[in-house]
Amino acid sequence: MKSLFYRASLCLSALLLTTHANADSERAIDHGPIGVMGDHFHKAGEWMVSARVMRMHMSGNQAGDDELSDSEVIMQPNAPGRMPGVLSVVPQDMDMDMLMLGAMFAPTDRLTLMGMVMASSKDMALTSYSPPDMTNSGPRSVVGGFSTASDDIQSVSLSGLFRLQQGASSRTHLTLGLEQAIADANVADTVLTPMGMNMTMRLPYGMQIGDESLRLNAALTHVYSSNKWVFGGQISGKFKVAAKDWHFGNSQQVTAWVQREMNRRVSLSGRLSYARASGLEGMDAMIMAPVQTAIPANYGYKKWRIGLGANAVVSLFPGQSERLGIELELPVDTDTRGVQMTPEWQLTLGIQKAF
Ligand SMILES: [Cu+2]
Repeated sequence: MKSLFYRASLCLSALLLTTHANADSERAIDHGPIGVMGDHFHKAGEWMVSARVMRMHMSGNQAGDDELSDSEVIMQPNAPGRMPGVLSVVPQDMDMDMLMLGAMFAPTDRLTLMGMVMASSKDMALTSYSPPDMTNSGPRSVVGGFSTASDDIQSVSLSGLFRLQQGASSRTHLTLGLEQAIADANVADTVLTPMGMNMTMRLPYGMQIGDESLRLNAALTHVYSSNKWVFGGQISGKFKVAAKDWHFGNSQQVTAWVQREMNRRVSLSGRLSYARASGLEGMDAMIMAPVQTAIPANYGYKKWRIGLGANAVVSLFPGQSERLGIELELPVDTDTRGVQMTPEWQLTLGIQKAF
């Protein structure tokens, strides 16, 4: 009897020790900066759910590398064949908010499945200028300011993360997934026309939440760790598989990060990213306001960004610890194709919980 009790208590303490050891083995640095998608995979049988919110703020305008004032924007050409020959409405500020809900599950050590639902809202403040004269050269006055907004469920995606290699100090995985844009690309709002009238019309491409396309998302991620440091890199691309009248085009990104463990529960990160987008393809004849965003040639970019972030492991709810992440990204160089708004900053906050 005594021996049974002894064995049972031994088992129980072993179990407690294991649980304790597991809780302690959660390190903040084991996940990449929160702005990196699909930075890690899981062990067989593990589940993880996550929620991320991201805000991107843009202000002012530029063409290529050059900043443009309002008076320069209204001298820019309208789409070919469209009247008047120059622009009349100038974007001032824009905020894009995104909510990303994700779930990860690893049926085997070699494969982690990842599903995501994304919702977005966009808000833009604009200024309308009086129409140009016959020569497009006379003085033009401010008609007034207005704002437009849209929000919807943007897309759903399903990906597989295939483990290619995992050693004591490094791991590599390939991500392949499909993303279906589900928002209708026909959102309308009220705009103030150069003639001073309020008119409801279809919002420009950049204010639509989705482009109704199906995309292939691919990424290769490599992470190397050495004591209290982690070095990671990811090359990724989004490629159009199918679309309707128009789509935002293909994009690619290379990003590299360094993380430093402060203690098991806190790590800090620095990141450099280069992203490029080919630009909008196709068109919608209902999108025709005299504003830069209504012209397909004003899409596509090359952007360099730096990111500063922190990861933390906290115990807010029962079960395994939660992970919190924050990352602020700032543009260091933006080269736009045509006339576009200038990115100012983007902030990502996230929470992750594994089961
Ligand atoms: Cu995960």
